[in-house]
Order: sequence, then structure tokens, then C-alpha cells
Amino acid sequence: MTTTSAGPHVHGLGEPYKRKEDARFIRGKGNYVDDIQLPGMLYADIVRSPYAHALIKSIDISKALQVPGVVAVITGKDLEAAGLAWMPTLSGDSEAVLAVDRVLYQMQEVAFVVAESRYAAADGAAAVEVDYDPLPVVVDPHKALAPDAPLLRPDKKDRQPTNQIYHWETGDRAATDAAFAEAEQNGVVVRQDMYVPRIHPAPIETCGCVADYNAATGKLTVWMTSQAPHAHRTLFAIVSGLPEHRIRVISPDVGGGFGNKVPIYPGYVCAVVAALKTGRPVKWIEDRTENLTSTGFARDYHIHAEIAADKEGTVKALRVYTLADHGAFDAAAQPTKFPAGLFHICTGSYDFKHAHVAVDAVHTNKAPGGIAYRCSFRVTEASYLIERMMDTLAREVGKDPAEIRLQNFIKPEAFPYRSALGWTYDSGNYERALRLAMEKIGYEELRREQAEKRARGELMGIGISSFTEIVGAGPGKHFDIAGIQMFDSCEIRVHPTGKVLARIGVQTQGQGHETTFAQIIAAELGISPDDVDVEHGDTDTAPYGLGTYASRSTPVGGAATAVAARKIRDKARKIAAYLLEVGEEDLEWEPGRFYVRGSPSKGKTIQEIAFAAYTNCPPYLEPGLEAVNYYDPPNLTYPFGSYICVVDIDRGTGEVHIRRFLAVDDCGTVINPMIVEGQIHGGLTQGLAPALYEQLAYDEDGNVLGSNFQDYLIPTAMETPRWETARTVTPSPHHPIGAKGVGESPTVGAPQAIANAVVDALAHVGVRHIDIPITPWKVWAILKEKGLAT
Ligand code: PCD
Repeated sequence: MTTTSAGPHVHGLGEPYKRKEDARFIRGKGNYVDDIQLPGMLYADIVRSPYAHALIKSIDISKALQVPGVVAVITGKDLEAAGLAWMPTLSGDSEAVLAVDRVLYQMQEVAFVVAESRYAAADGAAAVEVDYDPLPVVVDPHKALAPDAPLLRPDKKDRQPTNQIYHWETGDRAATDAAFAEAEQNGVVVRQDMYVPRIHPAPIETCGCVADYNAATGKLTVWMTSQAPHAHRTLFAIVSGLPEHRIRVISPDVGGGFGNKVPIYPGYVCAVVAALKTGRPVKWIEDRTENLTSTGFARDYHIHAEIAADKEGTVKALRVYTLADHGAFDAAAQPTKFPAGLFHICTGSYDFKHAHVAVDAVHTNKAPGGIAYRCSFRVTEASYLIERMMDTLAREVGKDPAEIRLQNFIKPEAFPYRSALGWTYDSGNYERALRLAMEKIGYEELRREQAEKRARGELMGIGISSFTEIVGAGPGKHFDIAGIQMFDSCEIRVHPTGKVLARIGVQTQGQGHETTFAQIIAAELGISPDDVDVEHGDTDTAPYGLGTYASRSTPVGGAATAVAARKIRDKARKIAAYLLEVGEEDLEWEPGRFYVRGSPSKGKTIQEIAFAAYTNCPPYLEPGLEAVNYYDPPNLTYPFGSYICVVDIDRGTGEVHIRRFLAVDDCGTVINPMIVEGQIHGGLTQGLAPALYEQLAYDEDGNVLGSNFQDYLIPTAMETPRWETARTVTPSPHHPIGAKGVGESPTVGAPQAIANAVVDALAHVGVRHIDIPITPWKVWAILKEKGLAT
């Protein structure tokens, strides 16, 4: 393309354009669910079970109804009468909306109290009397499989006679076993048990909604903290029987989602029921403890992994067995086809010829979930296991962890690469990313320093994680949410004066879509992002989309946006040809303008063309300038990176100090480098969290031990190191602008870099593994055992 003039500067791809949405956020002008105030609105509170497992003998609401201000109390029996006591989960299980005859985990929803004020609702909830008969509690998933374990889900005993939800396996078992037999004879086999603990996304804004039913119009409007408003509307319609076009879900500003706001929770359903029953709007907002203890948890995978390799450490086969604790209801968020999500991406960045993965999932007396917390459906668990295992293999064959990775990476020329477990990786250059990370951090020098320190008795460790992610589901034929295919959409309207309204099917929770999607359009149409408003989250106006999770907005919604913009450009070309009285083939495009080839001064700007679309449109075209695209991607995208972490361990306290952490990421074409860097900083902090701090633990009676931010430790600015970042760019060959997702990469990649660094610091005394979170107590116990504690 010949460019004839500088043209307007359009802030398209690759520009650190300031986030448009921040103008309202930093002024405190965001509009969150709890900001919604409607006339006559009621407030709700939920009565929750103190027991992890019990029969409900009776529920007495009479005293609650006498509490001043209380308007109604809804119990499971009321819902049962309306056919709403149970709702489907995202995994096809059925979950109690309000418990009818038994509770299965502590903090389970038992009754819903609505009142004139939030305080009256709480007083009303406290006055509900529930008579429980406690039952034996199962917290250990291994014990859940024992023949004498109490059956936790008698409601589905016909189709599921034990506590086992499913057994799932994939890969070639025979070939994998054969490779292991061979390695036992002539090579090496390494094995490790590891636990990826139950954690919680804990967004700043908890979950909540406002439900408003207009009896005159028959229209139900629900403002809710939803990452997937359209899918939620469809599920509401199916479950309630209300006509879908009379349901409007509005997801206003969302204060962090992280996967927590993908499922439908009982509170939403109860608020809708209460709005229908009372004829008044009902607001329900969780408190922090309710959020941590009852909404979707993540991880909770007990993993046994094995690698077969030759004596040089060249990998041959991977074998994984996992026991997945799903809690009382299987409410894992994942495509129907894959019960363990995308866990079988666990061969990672390495060229395994054979692999086999088996997963058993069980019920326990814990909150339901298994959601994709900043992770594309179990990719975090997969990446953790393979990166820990590669370090274990390196120790076994006496090689440096960097060397073992470089030796086993999938080579750049092997892409598109088909993994032993059936994924087709779109593009990658793993060696380049690791070499850049090593160079930037001064890897050789750090190893020298470590050796010196070790000689002096100081404990320093270096950990690497060379992860591969898999994000951007569809294609729709393989990926769905509750049966709805995973495509996404964009609708663009160019107004007569050249200003643009774009509506997208994905829903932002803080990622900056109002900016980056405007930048995609800017790049395609040459219109400044300031002239492009991006809307989302209102099912009455936005085109149907599957929502934002699994870093799919850019890979899928971003692609839809680029394709819709190209449709606009195609029509603009026709209009320009008409206006300039030349053939379409005689036109050249430069950002913002078509001009006649050979006569650069003869041209029409996109704004002039837009005006003509409404005022002087060619008679053979429809007037107006709009386009819609529903995009079903041909494949997922496979972002990757290499992270290196340097830690020092305090021999007196067992405390791990992260001295440096360098993240090299590759997400293909970068739309907005500043936003991407922000995504990486946030994501790394959420990767640090499970590595050193977070765990939702339970005692033997099923009491949640991490029900508030004093016991559930999320890292603050004090604990967070100064992140260093760098990048390589390997575009996705199938994405219209070459972009891959990035939002989840750092959370997926970081924990094992930290764990590997801590184990590396202690490897010389024989330590091979420490389960995360690596607390000072765990480290100190090891120091003591090894005689290193001071
Ligand atoms: N980008 C750029 N470039 C590229 C890529 C990307 O620029 N290449 C950018 C975009 O556009 C946006 C961001 O960045 O803005 C991100 O992206 P992505 O990756 O595509 O993603 P999304 O879809 O958008 O999002 C999602 C994610 C997730 S998934 C999560 S968790 C998280 C992240 O995101 N979350 C959040 N991040 C964030 N941030 C914030 N602020 N908040 C939140 O919440 Mo899941 O599954 O749900 O669990």
C-alpha cells in the first residue's frame, strides 16, 4: 500500500492509549449494581446453614415476619411449590436454590428475607428459626470415594449411586504406558503428587443484583454482576418460563469478575422470585463472607503426575491422574464436552509424543464451584503441574531447569502443532521468550550468585515457568456454555457525521474494552478511538454474545469487531467509488481515507463517506453505514510466556522474599500495550496469591477457615514485588488482527515460577516439592528438618 499523506493519527493497534473508561472510574462515577436505586425497592438477606451437612427438620419464619420492616420470607418449600427449588448448574448438575430438606455445605442458602431496609432484612434473617439434624461430614475427596462414605446427593442416586460425579480420560493410554515401560528400563521416570488448593477469585465487588418486574408490561429487568449477560438471560428464560424478550439483563460497571461472576447464584433467582411475589424491586448484595464461602471457588485438584524421559532428559510421555473436589453441587464452569475443562493442555510447551490424563470428580460437603478463576477452564492446574514436573525432571537428570526446557520445547517450525492430547497450537516461539527472559534477568549471573550464597549458607532460588495458555473459546462446535455455542459478536453503526457506536457481545469487568475495542475499529477504519463509543452488557441493545471469561474477548469479540469494521470499509469503498466516479479497484486505502490510485489528492475521508451514506448514497446500495458480525473462531489462541522469579529465604522465619520477578509474555499482536501491562501486573499478583498466601481451607467439620480477609490472605501492595515485564510478538495466524488473549496468562504462569524458585533454593538439601501456598510455616518446618533453621 502506498501512503500518500501522514493522514490523521488514529491511535490504532500498538498504542498505549489512555483508558477511556477511567474518566468515570477515577472520578468515582462508575455505576455498579449497588448504585442502582429504584423507587419502592426492597432489600434482601439470606439465612445460611451453619452446618456443612444436616437434615432440615423444620423452618419457622413466624418470628421473622414480625420483625419491623420485613415484607416476605421465602423458603425452599415456597420455591418447590413454584417449581423453582432447583436450578441447573453450568455443568448440568442441579443445585438447590434454597435448601428444602438438607444442607450440604456451610453457608448454603436456606431462606430469603426481604425487607424495607438492608438492616431490617438482616434482623429478619436472624429471626428465622431452623431446626437442623447434623449428619456426618465429608471434607476429604479421597474419603468421599470410600465405600462407607455417606451419600451426599441422594437426590440424584438413580443416575449417580456414589459420590463420584464423573470419570473422564483422554489421550492414548496404551502408547503412554508403553513409553513408561521403556523409560523404566532405559531412561528415567519422575513422579510427583501435588495439590492445587481451593481458592477464591474474591473480586472487590461481591456478587449481587436488583430485580424489577413490571406487572403492567410483563417485563423483568435484572441488573446483575454478570460476566455473561446474554447467556444468563437465556438461562433465566428457560428456568422461569418467562419469555426471553421480556427479560432484560443489564450488567452495569462490574468491579472485577475473575470467573466469579460467570455462574448463576441462588441469590439472583431468589431476588427475581421476591420481585414477582412482592411486586416491588428487590436488591440483593452479598457481603464479603458470603462471597468467599458460598460463591464459585476455583482449583481444588489433587494431582499425581509422571514424566517418562530418556537419560538425557528428553521427554517421551506424560501421565496424569487427578482427583477433583467439586463440592456439594457440580457447578464448574466449562464447555459441556470437557468435564475437566481444558486441563488436557497439560503437556504445556513441550513436545511429548504420548500422554494420558484421567480425572475423577467427587462431591464433598463444601461450596459448589470449580470456576475458571483467571484461567481458561483448568489451565492453571495444567500449567502448574507440567512446570513443576519439568523442574523435577531437571533435578533427576542433573540439568539446569532452563536447559531442560530449551531441550524439550516445541520448535517454532512445528506450528501449527498438534499435541499428544489433541490440541492444535496456532503459533509459538518458546525458545525466543525464554532466552529473552534469561538475558533480561541475567540468568547466568544469578546462578553464579546462588552458588556463592549457597556456599555461605544463604538460601536463594531461581524459578522458571515457560507456560502455554489456551484461550479464546470457540469454535462453537466444540465449546459451549450450558449448550449455547461460544461465538461472539459486534455491531457497528457509523453515524452521518462519522462518529461511531459499537456494541459488543462480550462484557467488561475492568479490562478496558471501551478503549481496546475502539482501537480495533480505529485501526480498521481510521477513526480516532475518541469518536468510537463502545457499549456492552445490556441484553436489550448489545448483540448476543457469550460473555467475558477465559480471555476470550479479544480472540473472539475482538475478531468480530475487526470483521464488522471491514464490512463497513467494504461498503465505504463502494460509496467512495461512486463519489469519485472511479471503479472500486482503482481505490487505495490509507487509515481514514480512500483515494484514487495515482492521484493521491483525489480522495474521500471515512467521515465524508459516512455522510454520503445518509445523504448521497449510491442508488444501488442500501442507505446507512452499519455492520454486524457474529464470529465463530476457527481455533483457540495459544498465548505463552517465560517467567523467571528470584527468591531469598529467611532461615530464621521461613519467609520467602521475592527479590525479582520478570514476565516475558507473548499475546500476538498487542492492541494496547499499557492495558496489556496492567493486565499482566494484576494477573501476576493473582498468581502470587495462591503461591504464597491464599487457600480456602476447611476443618474436619466442614467449617470454612478462610471466610474473611483476615483469614483468607490476599496479597496487598505490601506483599507484591515490583513486576518487571517484557514481550515477544508471535501473531495468531487465524485471528483477523493476529491478537491472542492475555488477561489470564500471568495468573496461569506465575504460581509455578514462585514455587519452582522456592524448591530451587532448597534443592541442594533434597527438597523436590512443596505444596502451595508456600507459607513461612511450611518452609520453616523444612528448614528445621534439614537443620537449616537459625
Ligand atoms: N488486550 C490487548 N492486546 C492483546 C490482548 C488483549 O490490548 N493482544 C487487551 C484487551 O483488549 C482487553 C485486555 O487486554 O482490554 C484483556 O484481554 P483478553 O485477554 O482478551 O481478556 P478478556 O476476555 O478481555 O478478559 C477476561 C480476562 C479474564 S478471563 C479474567 S478472569 C480477568 C482478566 O480478564 N478478569 C479481570 N483481567 C481482568 N481485569 C480486570 N480489571 N478485572 C477483571 O475482572 Mo476469567 O475466565 O473470568 O476467570
